[in-house]
Amino acid sequence: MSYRIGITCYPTVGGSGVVATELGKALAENGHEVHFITSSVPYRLNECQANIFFHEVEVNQYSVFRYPPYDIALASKMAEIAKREKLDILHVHYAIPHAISAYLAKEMVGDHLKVVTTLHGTDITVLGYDPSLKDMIKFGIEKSDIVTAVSNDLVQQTSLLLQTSKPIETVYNFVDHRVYFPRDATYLKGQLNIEESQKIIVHVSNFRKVKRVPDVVDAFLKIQEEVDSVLLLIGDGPDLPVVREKVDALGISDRVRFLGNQKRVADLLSISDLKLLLSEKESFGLVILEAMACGVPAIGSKIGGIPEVIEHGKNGFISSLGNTQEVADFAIRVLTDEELHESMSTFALKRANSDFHKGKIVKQYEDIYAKAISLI
Ligand code: GMT
Repeated sequence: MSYRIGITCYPTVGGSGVVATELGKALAENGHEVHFITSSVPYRLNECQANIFFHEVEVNQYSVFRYPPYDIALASKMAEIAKREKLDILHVHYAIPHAISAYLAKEMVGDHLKVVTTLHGTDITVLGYDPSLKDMIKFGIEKSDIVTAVSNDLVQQTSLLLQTSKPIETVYNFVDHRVYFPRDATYLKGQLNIEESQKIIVHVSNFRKVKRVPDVVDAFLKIQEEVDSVLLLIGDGPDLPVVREKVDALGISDRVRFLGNQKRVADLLSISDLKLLLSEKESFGLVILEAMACGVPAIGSKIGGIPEVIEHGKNGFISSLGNTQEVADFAIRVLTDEELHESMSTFALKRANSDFHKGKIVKQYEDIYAKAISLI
């Protein structure tokens, strides 16, 4: 059975947009017709592919508007595309404003159009605390035909915070194993001025406060005192200047490489020995999964969905939030015990290729679409 699916997400760099785009690409490969309805071409939608269409949401800049009405323009575009292309499903990623716009579109088109909303994290764990949005997020969830979230923890947090009894299904993040796999990229060590014998620790994020990148630097300070190592910082965002200052102040600039946003992340992961993600909010941690798929063990904080991705002692370690000494102790252990590192790397790969395999997760979404369509 193939469907006509409209997908809406934030098209810029960010986990929810990445997952939505990769899902759309995979669905198109499976023979479904996929229509991206977004404010610009999604970041990962970089090549022409059969069954994929893009519809840009344009917002009128009329001078009376103090705030351009994006949510309304999106709803209107969703309804237009749904009618013209005879869509079966609108699958929106990130509750606000997408679930509300989809609800409006459904009201305009009719009940045969089904709405699937996927919650990604901060749409609940940050925006769900905002009194001006909380009730609207709850409304969007309750008016969706089916709601999914990217971890069991996010399902629980949503029910607790919004006091909603709407059933929410967990559908984990996935990676494309044709992109994320271990490969020989040792040439990069020369380019990055890293010696063959040095261990490489990597952090990838959007450098927002919730990622606690200064904790990564604090942990690395302790690690490099014991293990000859280098820290790769990949990504860009508001905390980057603070992190640069901290690295300089600690006198470890020669051991830290600031790489900014990168396209060749899988190559950089493949030369890495350990990944750190010490966030204070993280519904899943797609970047951990990307590392796992390249055979890299990870240390993550004991928050959100991270413990559903890192099995403590198997493909990495879980550490209490903010305890950088504990992070450093775990890191030193895995970086100095070759056997342990090898077994964690093997388990990481195995888990990425089973529990979070693209084929498995895409099938879960296809089953959800079938269920949504069968709802009266
Ligand atoms: O992590 C971010 O800041 C980006 C954010 C987003 O909304 O794009 O990522 C969220 O969705 C990802 C995909 O489902 C998850 O893997 C991330 O854990 C989640 N981020 C947070 O919960 C902070």
